[in-house]
Amino acid sequence: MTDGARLATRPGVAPREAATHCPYCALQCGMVLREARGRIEVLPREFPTNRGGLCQKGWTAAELLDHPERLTTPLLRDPATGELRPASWDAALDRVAAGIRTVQGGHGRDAVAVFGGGGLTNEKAYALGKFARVALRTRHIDYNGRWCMSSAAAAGIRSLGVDRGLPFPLADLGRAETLLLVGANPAETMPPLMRHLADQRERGGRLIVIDPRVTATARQADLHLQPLPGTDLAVANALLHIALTEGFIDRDYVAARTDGFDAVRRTVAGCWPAEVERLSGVPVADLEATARALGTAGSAIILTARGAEQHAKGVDTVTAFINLALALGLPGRPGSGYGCLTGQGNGQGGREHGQKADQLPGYRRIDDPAAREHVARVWGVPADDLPGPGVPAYRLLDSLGTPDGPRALLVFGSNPVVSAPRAARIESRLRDLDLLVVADFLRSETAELADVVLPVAQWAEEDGTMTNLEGRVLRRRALREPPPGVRTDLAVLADLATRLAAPVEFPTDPRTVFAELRRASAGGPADYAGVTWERIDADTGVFWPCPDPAGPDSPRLFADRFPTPDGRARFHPVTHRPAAEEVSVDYPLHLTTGRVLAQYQSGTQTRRVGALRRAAPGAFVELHPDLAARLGVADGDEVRVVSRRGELRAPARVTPTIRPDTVFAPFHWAGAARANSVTNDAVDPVSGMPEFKICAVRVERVES
Ligand SMILES: Nc1nc2c(c(=O)[nH]1)N[C@H]1C(S)=C(S)[C@@H](COP(=O)(O)OP(=O)(O)OC[C@H]3O[C@@H](n4cnc5c(=O)[nH]c(N)nc54)[C@H](O)[C@@H]3O)O[C@H]1N2
Ligand SMILES: Nc1nc2c(c(=O)[nH]1)N[C@H]1C(S)=C(S)[C@@H](COP(=O)(O)OP(=O)(O)OC[C@H]3O[C@@H](n4cnc5c(=O)[nH]c(N)nc54)[C@H](O)[C@@H]3O)O[C@H]1N2
Ligand code: SF4
Ligand SMILES: [Mo]
Repeated sequence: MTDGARLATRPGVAPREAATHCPYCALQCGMVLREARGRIEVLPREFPTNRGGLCQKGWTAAELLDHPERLTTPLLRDPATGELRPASWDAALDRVAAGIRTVQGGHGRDAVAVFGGGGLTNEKAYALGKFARVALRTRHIDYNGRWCMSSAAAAGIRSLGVDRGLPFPLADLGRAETLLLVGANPAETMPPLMRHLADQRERGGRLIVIDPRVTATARQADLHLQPLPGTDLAVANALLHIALTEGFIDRDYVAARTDGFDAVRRTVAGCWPAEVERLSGVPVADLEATARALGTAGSAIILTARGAEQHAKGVDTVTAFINLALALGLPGRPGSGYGCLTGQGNGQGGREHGQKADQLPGYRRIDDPAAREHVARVWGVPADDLPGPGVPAYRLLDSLGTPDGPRALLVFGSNPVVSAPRAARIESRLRDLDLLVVADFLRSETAELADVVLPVAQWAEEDGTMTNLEGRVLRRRALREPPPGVRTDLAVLADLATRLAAPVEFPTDPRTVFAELRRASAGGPADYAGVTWERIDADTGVFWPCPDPAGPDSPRLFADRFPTPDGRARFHPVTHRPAAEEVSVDYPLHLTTGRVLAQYQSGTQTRRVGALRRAAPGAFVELHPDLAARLGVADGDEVRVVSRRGELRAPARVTPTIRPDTVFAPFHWAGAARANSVTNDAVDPVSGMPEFKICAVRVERVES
């Protein structure tokens, strides 16, 4: 028996312990929570992803459970004063149900929308998708994973037939002779992952990082390519160009396992490294060294993350790296492959079970008649009653309150006032709604705008499953009951479904929900039919697809075939194009955005933890010393970063680690320091991913 089962909750016994996982990112580090004399201690737990390590966010995660700002009663906006005021659950839920009925009665079912999150457990993500389609019967549901994984997901499906972040266990990184990280900064975003990179180095492996900044990750690399943001696609094509001219193509693999190479070969033949050097700033010698390190290695892994993906050409950029990986024969070869580093705790599972506008559980398509039949049968409703596909997150949020858009929105697990691109515009859309409902355990900036706030349980107060960045399904185990006055997301959905006279029941017990999810996913691309809580407990999780409880799971994909109709992977020719917004005389600099170690996402949670606030107290703008000198800005001076959409204000951090033509700001803060006041809302035409990683700005010193 493993730790997991042995330490499962023992209510009533002191001290209480639960073997669980961190509430934050997709690494889902193993941890033990121990409660004694009213204090909760976090202890790291050996697990294959974190191998006993935790980052500062994990260490301090339990602090929010008893936080003074925790919500323990529903809040209703008082029409007289405009303030949010404590209310009973009955009053709050009645208000939500009445609001939904009024809006749908006046404007149709699609006038109510749902916005979910990649932090929700599989059970909650599944219940939320079902709630939208069955209780609200709206086509409008999407989620914050659209901001996160959608470009890699779309490219993976198009080229490899499936979207599973890593198609191999994380530990494979340690065995790759060459590892290429493109737009990923795991030293800050998944610190314990660096243990696998240390392994790789000890075995003599080479690490190459592509990032416009000299990040903590780049500092550990053998080679760092520092391109202009938004030029990764060109860089990938140049790498393939060099691989072709230097004879690194795995011709047998390409012939046996793929289609479409010729068109890609013709396209990259014109991607001259010298031209790509002019475009990206990456020296030809570095492009050659990278191509050689990949092409001559016995095993090689290419990983992308948000730096490469959060662009209006994110899907094509990921496709260019998949083309490269396929041409070198990597996917399916031991210790080799292409993967994407999923971000949110359940970023992977969150997109498999029906929160995405076009998807039903099991990663089925909502426009596929057979999928509709199957899922409708499990749900106990006629397939014809299921709505069709909705629209991607940005389009959805940007349509709120407009004549053609939804007039009511229910938010579960996201804070778009801080995290959406061009956030001031989205904020005003939210203000235009007839009804905004936010389920959260803290008063996020989005909750502050709500008509109704519903206080929900936190991670340590409910059971469930999460699917981590490897496609490994894990158990989140409750340490204790939610505090009085707080309900779980599942209970809230069930209460609302009852009030809305939904045609079927919404179970509130996560284990029951998971059993239903298994049936709904059976036969789909993300098949969980063979995953049981017992099986997860008995080992270190279960990798999907796993169709049979008695059969094997799937830690590694693509060994013999790709999950495409004919079993072959597909090359797609892709060409570089400029960013959606180019620099100009008025906006001469590039802004890129990202993360710092001690803050998480929109900061609702981590800005409230003392140690994290001390470690990362506020936003900043990274400027190269040459640029700072030109602008007359000294380190610590307050600067304004202005784009065509708005501005952010924060102190300058003058550092040689960034390109002189680019500035960087983290997006974790609200108010004047909100990076998304500035970002561009251009989206990728295939995935709907916004261009968070590049827009044109000017920087000015704020005179004090
Ligand atoms: N501390 C912390 N950890 C987190 C999170 C968090 O908020 N805080 N969030 C989690 C989530 S949801 C996610 S999605 C992951 C994200 O994990 P990462 O993708 O590692 O994080 P980012 O900082 O968004 O972007 C990574 C790097 O991309 C670089 N970059 C910017 N523009 C470009 C470009 O055009 N090309 C290239 N090649 N690189 C570029 C940035 O300089 C940055 O260093 O982190 C997860 N872990
Ligand atoms: N400029 C810029 N913007 C970005 C990015 C970037 O790199 N640059 N990255 C984007 C990416 S990758 C992501 S993932 C998004 C994330 O941005 P958001 O979607 O805003 O994510 P979070 O801040 O994690 O918001 C989660 C909210 O839900 C609450 N919550 C947590 N767990 C639960 C739960 O189980 N139930 C309920 N009901 N609530 C819960 C939290 O308290 C918090 O308020 O930001 C995107 N925005
Ligand atoms: S790396 Fe991610 S999962 Fe691990 S402790 Fe930090 S935030 Fe939590
Ligand atoms: Mo993310």
